[in-house]
Amino acid sequence: MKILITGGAGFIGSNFIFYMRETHPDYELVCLDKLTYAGNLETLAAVMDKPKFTFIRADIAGRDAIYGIFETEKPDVVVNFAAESHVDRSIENPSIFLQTNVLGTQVLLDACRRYGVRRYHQVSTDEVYGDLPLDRPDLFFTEQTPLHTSSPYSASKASADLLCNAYQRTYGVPITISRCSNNYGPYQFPEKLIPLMIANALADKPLPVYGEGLNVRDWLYVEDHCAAIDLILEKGKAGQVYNIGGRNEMKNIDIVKLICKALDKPESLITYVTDRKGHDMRYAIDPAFIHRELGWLPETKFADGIQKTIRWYLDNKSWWEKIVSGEYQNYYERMYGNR
Ligand code: NAD
Ligand code: TDX
Repeated sequence: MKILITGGAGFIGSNFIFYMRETHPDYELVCLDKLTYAGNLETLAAVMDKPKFTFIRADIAGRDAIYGIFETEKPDVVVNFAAESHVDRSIENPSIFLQTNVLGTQVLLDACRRYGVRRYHQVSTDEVYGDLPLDRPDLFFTEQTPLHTSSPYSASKASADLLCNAYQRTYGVPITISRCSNNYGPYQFPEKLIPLMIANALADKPLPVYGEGLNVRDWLYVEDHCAAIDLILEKGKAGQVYNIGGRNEMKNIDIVKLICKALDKPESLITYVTDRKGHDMRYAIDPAFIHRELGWLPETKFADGIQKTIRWYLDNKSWWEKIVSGEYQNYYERMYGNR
């Protein structure tokens, strides 16, 4: 079995590579990544020279290069993690989101159609469903919830999902789609809520909470997401969408306070800043279908996962300090300088 993993130098993709090497040591894994600001080869250092692992630098939207890779590597399965993934960046500049997330997905689907694969799996997000109101805790996203996007990021991810469905129905490409809630864990880029707050708190810098901090996200430990994708590849049905979530809803402000407490930092670091434009209020996945169909359940409780994650950022300062001091700083200035 040979799996082509796109976006494998990013947060979830790299965790997926580590998970699959543990769980299926006989599989051959080919990681394809453009190495944008979010891709970091240092993350893959431990597997780089290992047998049954190959790294190829390429852009999923580059048709000729992608066809060439399919021709030489002949993957059985493709798992597409490659994406521009940060909502705030999509609000600043949507173009690259359409280029990578929509056109890049199309190129991969065309390659699958042309060269044939056993499965193409699209890693999507709960954000394609839009948001839920805070005063209706009885409502959840199911696989039947209509797509209703808010940000250029979520619109690009929803477009990619629709293309996957079209390629299944029109050309018979065997696709599956997973829509997961917010992930956290090791190797998450420190522009996202949890690692950003950990990094800032450790530097005694302000903790920028958008609006009133009352927005709710449904947090899942990254390894549980990886396990769900593995199950979908093994037992999932072509053409099917699977929602993945931990039934673990938290207000942003409570997460930030928890991080302050764990790091023994004062809550006075918390600074309320201008809200994100079009900010989604609440995400909440109903994971009943994947549980019923494939037997998936999350294994890591949030209380344990967040402590493990904070420990990891304390033990791996060199990984994220290099990032925080580099290009990311310019972005940080643009995003938070006058907020
Ligand atoms: P990330 O930003 O950490 O990593 C993305 C990776 O894709 C990087 O390594 C980057 O270099 C690579 N990449 C970007 N553009 C590329 C291109 N044109 N060609 C090849 N590689 C390219 O993102 P992440 O948080 O690991 O998210 C991975 C996937 O999971 C994304 O598709 C995202 O939409 C989805 N997702 C993320 C979350 C979350 O909470 N992080 C939740 C649900 C779904
Ligand atoms: O500085 C911040 N302050 C703040 O209050 C940041 C970076 C975020 N926030 C808020 C915005 C959100 O309500 O925290 C919440 C989480 O923000 P992000 O970490 O940016 O994640 P989110 O926008 O929820 O999107 C994430 O989950 C779904 C991923 O980035 C997406 O790739 C995934 O699809």
